[in-house]
Amino acid sequence: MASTVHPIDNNTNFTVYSTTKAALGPKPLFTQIGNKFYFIETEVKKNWHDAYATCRQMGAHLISLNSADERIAVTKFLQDNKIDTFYWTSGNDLRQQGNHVWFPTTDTVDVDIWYPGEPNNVAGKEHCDIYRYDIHLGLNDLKCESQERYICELPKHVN
Ligand SMILES: [Ca+2]
Repeated sequence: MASTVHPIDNNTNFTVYSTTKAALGPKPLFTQIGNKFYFIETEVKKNWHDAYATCRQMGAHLISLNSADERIAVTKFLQDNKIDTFYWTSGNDLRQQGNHVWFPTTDTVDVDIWYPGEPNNVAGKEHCDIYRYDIHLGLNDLKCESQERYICELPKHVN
């Protein structure tokens, strides 16, 4: 269900896009990073399930950091724009404990992108994966009920 993207605001240091011309109010606004479009929620925090649902309402999914190029590009964008450091991704092991996959592809989360010491499934209750970059960068499994910011990605690539 690739969406047509429309540039709606060039009056920033990066081009902002929306999935529809009549977006949900001033949002959602998608930013091109590399060859994909992302919505980065910098204000409202939601639990993983609500973040997932919000992305779906935009015709997007929670971000899957399933290539090194994408991880590098997104991380650089977050750092360059001084955006906060914790974001829900689509990674989870809700279907099978200990088997973290991206959603909806179900591709396995690379073993080399975990934050040091993660995933540690504290108290057996951590099943949703957040991306963080501070001292190190990588994924951490957290309780899905945690209220966090999130990044959505559109399925459409830029040609
Ligand atoms: Ca953890």
